[in-house]
Amino acid sequence: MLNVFLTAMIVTLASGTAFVLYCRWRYPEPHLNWSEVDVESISFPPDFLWGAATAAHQVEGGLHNNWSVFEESRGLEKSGEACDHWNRWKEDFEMLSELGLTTYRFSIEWSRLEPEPGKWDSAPLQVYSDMVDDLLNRGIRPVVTLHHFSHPAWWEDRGGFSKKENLPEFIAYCERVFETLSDRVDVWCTINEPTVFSSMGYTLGQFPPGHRSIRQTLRIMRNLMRAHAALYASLKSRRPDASIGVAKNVTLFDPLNRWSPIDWAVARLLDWLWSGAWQRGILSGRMLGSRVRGSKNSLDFIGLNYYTHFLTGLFMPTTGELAFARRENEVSTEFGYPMYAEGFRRAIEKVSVLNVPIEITENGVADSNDVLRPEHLMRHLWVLSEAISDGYDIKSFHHWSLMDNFEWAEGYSMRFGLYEVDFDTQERNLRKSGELYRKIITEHMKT
Ligand code: GCO
Repeated sequence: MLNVFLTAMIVTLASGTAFVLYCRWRYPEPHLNWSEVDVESISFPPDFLWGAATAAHQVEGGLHNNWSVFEESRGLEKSGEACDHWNRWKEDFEMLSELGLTTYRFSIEWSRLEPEPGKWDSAPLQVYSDMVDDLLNRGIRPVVTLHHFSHPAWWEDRGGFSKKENLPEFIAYCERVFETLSDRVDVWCTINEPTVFSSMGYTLGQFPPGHRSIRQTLRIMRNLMRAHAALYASLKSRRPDASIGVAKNVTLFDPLNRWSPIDWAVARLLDWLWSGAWQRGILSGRMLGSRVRGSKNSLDFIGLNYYTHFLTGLFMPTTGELAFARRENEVSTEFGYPMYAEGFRRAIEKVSVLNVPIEITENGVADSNDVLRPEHLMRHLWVLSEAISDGYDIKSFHHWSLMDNFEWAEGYSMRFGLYEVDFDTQERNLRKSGELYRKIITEHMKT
């Protein structure tokens, strides 16, 4: 009996050690000595596109949708007027030109177009069409996101993405938008951050509908892939040369203790759930044990939203609140997670396996005093420049965000804008980091 126990112990120890040694080799976590990096030494192709990104619910104001209902029901800070962008977009687009942008990513608010099931309002779609015309007149490429976390309250009441039978309504909305705008909009993100939407809404319960069920989360992940795949097929049949992709958040998961087999197991599991399962759906047409019709190779580009890495272990969030650890040499952002620009390269390498061009659809930092953002911007642009010079096919960089806006469950406490917004007066003021970004764009537009 003792021999059996001892043998089992030795086998367990040996396999645990082998697992850790393999992971440490296979998944390095590089950290640069940034004092020795000349982050000013950056270069980009002449046709590289410089941009910023926003999302309807975060900037437009005056919305009634799944999020406004959730804000009310959970007693969250209300999005309310947000940046009043729906009324101010013409002036706000002046800021795009002031920065010298050549691409701008924004989202369409379904609840404006279809406030009640089957009742379509053409006026807001005309406004979005006017936005597209204005962008084109400014020499700015529009990038449209069809679902950026928000959708009509009536669709949420039907279960939203939790029921396959609801997907045709979402597809119909997207097709209506595409019919109107695709004569002038070439680049489309079907869904923003499917893993954030599913994990925050159905695992951690911090986003609508505020559920906490792994089973539901997996169902949502599959249905989001189903929706994307159906959309890809439909939109490509309407305009084969349209460029259709997803804005995928790639958060890296690293073990808090790189010698702990448990921390490694948690990190690898979360990485697979967050990115691996989704990428497998695109590469193989199968996701989480199910075949997802039309999902294989359903991308013309991959949008990459990169922010940070999470250091994981068994302490991972159980309360629903995300707790963020950092390495000793890392600086925490106001959001709590660390600045980890080295991870940007890892994220680029991760999505490059999809073998399609990469658009950086989001990268930025919560920094109300603009003290970290200049360094954050330079480090991430340096990493991007290095990746491009190493051969990665990266077309654009969209800074998150153009201006301070409603940061979901964090309300207005997190400030991501190149322009600071005074929400009492709706005044916009360009931050120093915005001036820096403008200077970089100007210098690179000359080359
Ligand atoms: C997201 C969204 C953005 C956020 C941004 C900062 O990643 O949650 O795409 O809406 O505001 O990423 O957290």
